[in-house]
Amino acid sequence: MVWGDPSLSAILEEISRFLQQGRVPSVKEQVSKAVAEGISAEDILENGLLNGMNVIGEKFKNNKVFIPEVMLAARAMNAGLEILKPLLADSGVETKGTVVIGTVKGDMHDIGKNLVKMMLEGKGLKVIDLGTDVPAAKYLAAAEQHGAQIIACSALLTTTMQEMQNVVNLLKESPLVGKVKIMIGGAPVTQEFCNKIGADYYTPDAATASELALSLCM
Ligand code: B12
Repeated sequence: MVWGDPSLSAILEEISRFLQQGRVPSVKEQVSKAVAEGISAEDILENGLLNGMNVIGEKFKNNKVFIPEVMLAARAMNAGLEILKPLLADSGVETKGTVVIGTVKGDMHDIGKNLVKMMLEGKGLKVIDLGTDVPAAKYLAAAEQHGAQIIACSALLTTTMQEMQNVVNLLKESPLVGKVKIMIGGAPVTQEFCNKIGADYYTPDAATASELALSLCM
């Protein structure tokens, strides 16, 4: 944490503020500056980028900002993440396993999914990213094609999280059953929901998701 140093904490506040304003070039500039000043990638993520996204999330909930502003903030978030990517993901590590990841059908939210992907790559896992709006069958086909050990599904809407049940059901009927594990996550997802739909694992955030995934591949 850099809160003891006013000049460094000011950079994180700038990142948060520019992200809320959806100012992509300014976010990129400040994230690069933060890296150059020696602030850790985790600190920049938590106290800069995610801090800003949380403020936007609250305002969105309370109808103080609307979809266009949130989309701009999300774009700025992804731009900032791209700069942190090489720092969050150790480079040159040999592949320890393969994970197929995507946001479920009907759901366009990808920031959390992208973060999980980066942390998985940071653990030396190969990640096949199917993007957003992924139908159940596509996860299964990709897992088979790439010999994946894990399918990771993300959902941010209470409506689309039901789609995870379809992924679980389809796996049960496929020859991959027993060979591939299903991990689920996203803000509305809980351990209780995971148990209910018969998915294998749930974790609440990207760091724990990557640790668990690595342990499953070892
Ligand atoms: C950004 C955003 C958008 C952007 C998305 C841009 C993008 N590229 O992702 C846009 C503007 C497009 C959008 C659209 C909509 N959104 Co929206 N959005 C958000 C917002 C503000 C932030 C989400 C986010 O990125 N959080 C930051 C990331 C890092 O957190 P995260 O995704 O939870 O991920 C973490 C964990 O959950 C976990 N995780 C995530 N995935 C996975 C996967 C696995 C396997 C594991 C283990 C862990 C894991 O790790 C991550 C990091 O620690 C949330 C509010 C909120 N507070 O969540 C609303 C929110 C999710 N949206 C909401 C709604 C209603 C919508 C719309 C329906 C609005 C509309 N009327 O059109 C549309 C739906 C579009 C669609 N079909 O998907 C609601 C959902 C309500 C509900 N209960 O279902 C929310 C909660 C806002 C609200 N309070 O009303 N949205």
